[in-house]
Amino acid sequence: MSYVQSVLDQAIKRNAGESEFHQAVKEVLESLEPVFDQRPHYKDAGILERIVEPERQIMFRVPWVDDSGKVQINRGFRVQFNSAIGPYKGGLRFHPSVNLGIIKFLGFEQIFKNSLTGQPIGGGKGGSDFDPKGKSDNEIMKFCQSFMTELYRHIGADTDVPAGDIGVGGREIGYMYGQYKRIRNSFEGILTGKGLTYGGSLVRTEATGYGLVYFMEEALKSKGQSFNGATVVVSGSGNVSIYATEKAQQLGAKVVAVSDSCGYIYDKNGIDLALLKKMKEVDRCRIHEYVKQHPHAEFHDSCGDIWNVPCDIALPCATQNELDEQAAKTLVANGCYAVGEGANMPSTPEAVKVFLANNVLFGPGKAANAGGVATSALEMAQNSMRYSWTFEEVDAKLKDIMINIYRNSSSAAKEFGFDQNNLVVGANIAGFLKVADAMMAQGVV
Ligand code: NDP
Ligand code: 2IT
Repeated sequence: MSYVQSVLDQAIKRNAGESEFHQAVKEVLESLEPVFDQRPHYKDAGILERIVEPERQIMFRVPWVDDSGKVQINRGFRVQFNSAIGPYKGGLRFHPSVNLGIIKFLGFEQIFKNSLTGQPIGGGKGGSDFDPKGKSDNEIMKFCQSFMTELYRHIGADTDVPAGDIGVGGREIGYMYGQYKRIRNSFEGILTGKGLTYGGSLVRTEATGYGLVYFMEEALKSKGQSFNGATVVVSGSGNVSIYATEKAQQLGAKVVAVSDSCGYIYDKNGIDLALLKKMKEVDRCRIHEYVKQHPHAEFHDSCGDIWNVPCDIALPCATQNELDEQAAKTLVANGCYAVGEGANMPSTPEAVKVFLANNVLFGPGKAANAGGVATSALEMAQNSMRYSWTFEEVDAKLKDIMINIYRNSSSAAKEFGFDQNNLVVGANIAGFLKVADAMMAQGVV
């Protein structure tokens, strides 16, 4: 059995039942086989055994009182995975499906993603099984305050800097920031995705979606293709989907379908983005409301069937394992030639195999969606300088970062003997090398 396989087996045994974490670790470790052949000193230093074990895992009770006066208890998490190249950095997810295994998969992915950005940020992730759906604004605030009343002692501008993820956007970041400031009596850059009036960065809201499209546009260029004139399907209708849709439209694509967990909308004329933003950012309503304004559009009540809509480019931007082998085969059969992951691990391993086997240009999440965290790091830089860049300045930096991630991933694949279009192994290897070298330099810690 290979060294890599034995570390993988051990990690699976040691973290029983955490299927998403196993999936994420397996995908990265399998890509690294040729690295260990060429660089055996990493093995001697136990880099792989250390990298799969979080530096620290924090779980805590989050008590709060709902609008009817009833006491509610949720579970909070923060996994501080790896700080070899910078303070822990990664989002907070509020969703009823959240458990330790999901936070660990996300935190593990974040190590390599953050490394790929070229910025000094380590990997971490957190969240809660709190379900924001149907909660009043007051309940959201109460929950966020209680969550931060424990989290504050574990984070810091040079220690760990959380941000948003599913269920956590500008509103939640604001409530958590206010509570941190109140407890610590200190105005510091301890969260990113902050509002523009209190230390946020321009472009952070748009960054993940824009970055995804910048990454894919650069990748498409290598094949003589582009978003211009392409038909695009984007799953989800949250932060990442909305701004991926916006940038794809700006580049001349027609986005014909978006979704939420209740179903998907097909609009043959192209999605009305202003309406989508109002529905999801202001009214916080369900996607089926779209057809009230646009009766020609169709609502289908199964979100997974969005991949049946024929398209040139698919951008899964909702959640993990939302695109399986069958969906991948359908996309390929319908002529889809590029898939860019805005979400974290949205394609199952079987789906990824289908894409690679059929020459579909595939941008894996840890590379393609790194624009969000990259812009978070730009927010940290601006906070440290007590200065802010213009929209155009941040956007230009984001675009450069995404182009570099594409190029570095593609050349790492080539350097280690894979096809230069295999961005899965390329991103894993390129992300890993910097972290491994930093760990080597810092001794056994
Ligand atoms: P949002 O909460 O803004 O939106 C999430 C969207 O995905 C919603 O439309 C939601 O539908 C849908 N969704 C969530 N869970 C499920 C599910 N189990 N089944 C079907 N649909 C689901 O989150 P984001 O847009 O921020 O995040 C989307 C993805 O992008 C996640 O994988 C996240 O980890 C990843 N990501 C986010 C970054 C960021 O900066 N925000 C950065 C990099 C990656 P509904 O409203 O019905 O739940
Ligand atoms: O998955 C991710 O990269 C994020 N949710 C963004 C993390 C961040 O710190 O901006």
